Amino acid sequence: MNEFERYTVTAALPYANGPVHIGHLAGVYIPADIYVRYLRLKGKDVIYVCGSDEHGVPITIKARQENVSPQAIVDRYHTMIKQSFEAFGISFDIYSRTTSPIHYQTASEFFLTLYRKNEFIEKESEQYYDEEAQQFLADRYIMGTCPHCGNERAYGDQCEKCGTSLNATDLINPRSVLSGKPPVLRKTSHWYLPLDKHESWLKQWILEEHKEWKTNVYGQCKSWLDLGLQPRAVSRDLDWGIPVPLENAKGKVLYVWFDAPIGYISATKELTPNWEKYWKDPKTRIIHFIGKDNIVFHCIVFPAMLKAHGEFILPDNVPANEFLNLEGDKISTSRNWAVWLHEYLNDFPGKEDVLRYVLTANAPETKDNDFTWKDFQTRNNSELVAILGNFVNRAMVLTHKYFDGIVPHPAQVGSYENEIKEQLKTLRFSIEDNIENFRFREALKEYMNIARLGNKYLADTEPWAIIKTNPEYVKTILYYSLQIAANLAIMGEPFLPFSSKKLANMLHLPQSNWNLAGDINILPVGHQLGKSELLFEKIEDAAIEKQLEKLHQSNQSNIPASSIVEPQKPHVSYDDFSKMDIRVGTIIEAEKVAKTKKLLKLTIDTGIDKRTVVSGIAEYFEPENIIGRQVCILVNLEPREIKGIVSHGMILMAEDRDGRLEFVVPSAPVTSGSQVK
Ligand code: B3M
Ligand code: ZN
Repeated sequence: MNEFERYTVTAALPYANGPVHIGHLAGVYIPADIYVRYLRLKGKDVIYVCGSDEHGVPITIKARQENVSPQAIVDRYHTMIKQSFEAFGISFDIYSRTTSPIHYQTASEFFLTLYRKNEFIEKESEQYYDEEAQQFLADRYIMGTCPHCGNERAYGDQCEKCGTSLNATDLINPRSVLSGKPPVLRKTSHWYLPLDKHESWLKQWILEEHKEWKTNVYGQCKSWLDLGLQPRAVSRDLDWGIPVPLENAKGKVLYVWFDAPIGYISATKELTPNWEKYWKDPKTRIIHFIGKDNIVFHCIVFPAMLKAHGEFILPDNVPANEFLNLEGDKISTSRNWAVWLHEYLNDFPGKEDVLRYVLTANAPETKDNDFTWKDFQTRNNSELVAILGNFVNRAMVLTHKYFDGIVPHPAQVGSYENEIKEQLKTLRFSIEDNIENFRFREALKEYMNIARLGNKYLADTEPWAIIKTNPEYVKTILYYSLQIAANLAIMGEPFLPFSSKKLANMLHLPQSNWNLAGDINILPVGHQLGKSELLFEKIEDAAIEKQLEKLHQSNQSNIPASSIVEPQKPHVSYDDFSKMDIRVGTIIEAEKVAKTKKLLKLTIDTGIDKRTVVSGIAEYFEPENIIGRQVCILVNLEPREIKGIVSHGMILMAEDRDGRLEFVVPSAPVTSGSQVK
């Protein structure tokens, strides 16, 4: 990494349509912060830029829900998000916003440069339009069924269930989010970035020249590139956004994913008049920290924009993370299934580092990961308190007790001490290597191994047991222990900035500097230590239970009353139950029942016979998608005539809180006719 003269580190701009939660912190802002703090300690020229993403449909939808202006929404959440980041020690050099004048100017100029260079194609197409709301339905204004995975709540730009990026016209059964009605198609004209023209250099650049990118990132890029790139519209028919800076472009704004990444550049401009070297000098290393849902925009679309512009360098790495789940379930704003940072700060004041620690130790670096409150407590009590805090405390307290808090002279250095010296160096290099390669979990583990080393040293040598008989060796032990503590203060700064500072103060350690990391002579003999304080404190069960209760409660309170779990029905006897004959069958034919919205006529192979069943699932399943599926069917339900068709049984469905239906099926295929008991 030494070939670079400076670093531009960006973290994804959060949408200012809500507060930030632990998933944001774990996926993007903490890893980027560790990286940046480390580089600063090494004396590198580095800038860490971020800001609020204040355009796009997520913002206007929120504004509609609350009946306030989009500006009011972004003002509120920009402030809130900024404060949360600051409180957690996320050390941005600038936290800007995409409604700032400098960004409007930068993004407009960027568009114009590409326009003048003929890098766009202008194209008329048919897009969905809501006649009732009199509005085009861009991106999230339209919902429907994902053609890839069948999720009925896919958006016009993306299916959040399977992660596929979509065009609104790909959706099955599209409906307007504004009126709930099916939309009509209308002609409209937009500017497109012809990604297909960029495909060959992108292939060479990513697939050949950046084989070192994380496998999740490389893999996603490869599948995009293998599928072949299509032109992508960079404008929208919306009234919230940066106006397309052309004559005859009334009512058109820049697509949020066109302006947002330019926000990194505008923020840098706002930070320093010397901004150009951070974006144009090939000796600069640009790193984008993002979540996995942003990979295509940062690895393919934005680089194509930068290349088309012509003056900019490309990112050198995009270490995207996977997602963090919470207590076994996807984090969800709408269900209020989240740990919000502003709430954590209220509930656990002074414990910012604890969350930083747990989120790093558990970071979703290579796969989705789970945050649980129990694990949070265990990591605090058995790692931060019992390993790190305990070691530092013992080294400090013993030095105060035996030597008035003065670093003693190490007269008796033996093989154990030499080994410690070697191990410290090895750990330093391992931490460096891990951070430089974006393996922050591993880096943190190695950091904790420094404290483990110290604990083991004290446990093996037992200075408290030999203070009377061998005070000279105790001096050595404490000298070495204090040097380990000093190393913990220095190398802990990227991970645990608050505790590390506290520790440095306790040790009266002047400014941290990574050059000292791994050194065994940081604190000189005769150096006076400060007062000893506890670095971490135990978290009791009650605090954890309170969080779990809060999580489950707020989750419930957010669901409309009508969809809370149905209460249990009165008891039935086993006899009653055994009267029902439920079999596993296979759908062999399916068609819509004419003039109805909800009904499908199914032919089921029940193993007993092939029979007709009418089922009210047409709003959820397309006939052609369910042929061949196994289902459970109540075969001895009295035949019933429905819309002129006799139905011989009933398909078992599970209905969730949102009224969504799914088939009840055996966990693996079984032969038709198998009984369900
Ligand atoms: N605001 C999407 C997101 O928050 C988007 C990132 C922009 S980065 C230029 O996931
Ligand atoms: Zn999908």
